[in-house]
Amino acid sequence: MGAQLRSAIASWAAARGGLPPSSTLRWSPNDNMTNLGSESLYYSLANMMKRDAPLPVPIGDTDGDRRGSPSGIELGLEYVDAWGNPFVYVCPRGDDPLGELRNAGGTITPVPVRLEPARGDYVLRSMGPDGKLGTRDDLVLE
Ligand SMILES: [Ca+2]
Ligand SMILES: [Ca+2]
Repeated sequence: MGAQLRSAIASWAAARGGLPPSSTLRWSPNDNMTNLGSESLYYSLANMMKRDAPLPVPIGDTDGDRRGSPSGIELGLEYVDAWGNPFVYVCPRGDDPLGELRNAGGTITPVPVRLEPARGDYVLRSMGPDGKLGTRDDLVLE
């Protein structure tokens, strides 16, 4: 899953001259601030490929905010890992907030500022089997 996401992010970067954004707030300013990175990754790649479910990576909606958009691609869907938890995706975000993550069990964790990468780089990780961010079983995918 990580390799497919990395490859799609590279395609986006080559086509658009920058990384997919860390949040969908530019398209949906009233978002609930939860799962922003993974939702933006899904929405960005789906729009680039002009279809729903653009990659063979599981999709979820742990914060229950999937909704339609003018582009025809749903907002609020997330790429999820093997345990059903949203991936953590962060790129240098300008004024965008980092927000928080809601795992499949309903636990909410703020995305820590220390995860924000240097300009031109991004962070992609799975919270691992325990569904918690920042523990030893996290899988770093970037
Ligand atoms: Ca959300
Ligand atoms: Ca969602």
